[in-house]
Amino acid sequence: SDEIVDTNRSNAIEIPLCPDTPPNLRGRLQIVKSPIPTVSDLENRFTWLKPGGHWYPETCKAIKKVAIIVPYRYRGEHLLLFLQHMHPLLKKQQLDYTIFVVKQDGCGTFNKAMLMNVGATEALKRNNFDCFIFHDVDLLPEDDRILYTCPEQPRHMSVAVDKFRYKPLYPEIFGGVTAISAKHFKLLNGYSNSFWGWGGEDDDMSNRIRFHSLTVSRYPASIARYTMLPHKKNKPNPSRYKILWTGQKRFATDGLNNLKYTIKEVKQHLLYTWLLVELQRPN
Ligand code: BGN
Repeated sequence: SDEIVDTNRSNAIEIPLCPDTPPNLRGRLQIVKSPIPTVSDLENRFTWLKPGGHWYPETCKAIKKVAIIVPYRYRGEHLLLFLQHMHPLLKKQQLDYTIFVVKQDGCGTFNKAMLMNVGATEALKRNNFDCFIFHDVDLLPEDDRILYTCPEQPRHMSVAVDKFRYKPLYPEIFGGVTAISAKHFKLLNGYSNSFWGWGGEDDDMSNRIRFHSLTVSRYPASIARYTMLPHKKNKPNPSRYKILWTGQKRFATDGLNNLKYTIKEVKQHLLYTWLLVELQRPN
């Protein structure tokens, strides 16, 4: 063909757009839970990565920029297995992507939703991302047809999890892995900052989505299959029901627009962009 493949992106005008459905997808993926790789194993394997856990295809132009946001603390082995699994998949899907690992500093009560808000906010300061994928570090996609992109409507990705016998726990569930366009994430005012400890923040997001007349899209359960890495049960937040039930009155004031935090450290590792964050209780 007379196509010109220009690998210098700044003047790459002649390369074709990447197709909506990437070529060479095969379906089921092998899930590796052991051995746990080391950072240098992965760095030596994924030499094609650019600093910060970033990559983009050079044979076609990916129009959308995807930020994978991973709220994180104390799960070193999960993170290594996650990175080992995700980088080849995201590359195969021909995505322009960056993985952000957002770690909560200190040993206070975990606030996953705030870390996701911080991840999205900080990602947007660094690049004009179009799409956020919020990803539990312990969930590994089992099928390469689960595209890590943002469709028109928010997408719940982790529909069928092995631990729950590959069945959605309830119809409104929006936890685990989700894809929300940057435009919609801002419209929704992000996640609530009010859920300290395990549970409820994802149900509140599900309510936000409905409140804004958006709908949740999903791949069929036969495709959207995930393996959950084993871990101890987290301590549920006893106040989560009450915060969830009264959530609607806070949608406009509790989220991206009252988020308070301090960035303690930013590092561009080869495998991911690292953000160490001290969370502050919003007023
Ligand atoms: C639900 C949790 C979700 C969690 C799923 C799956 C609550 C709020 C009170 C209804 N919701 O029960 O946060 O993602 O289980 O584990 O606890």
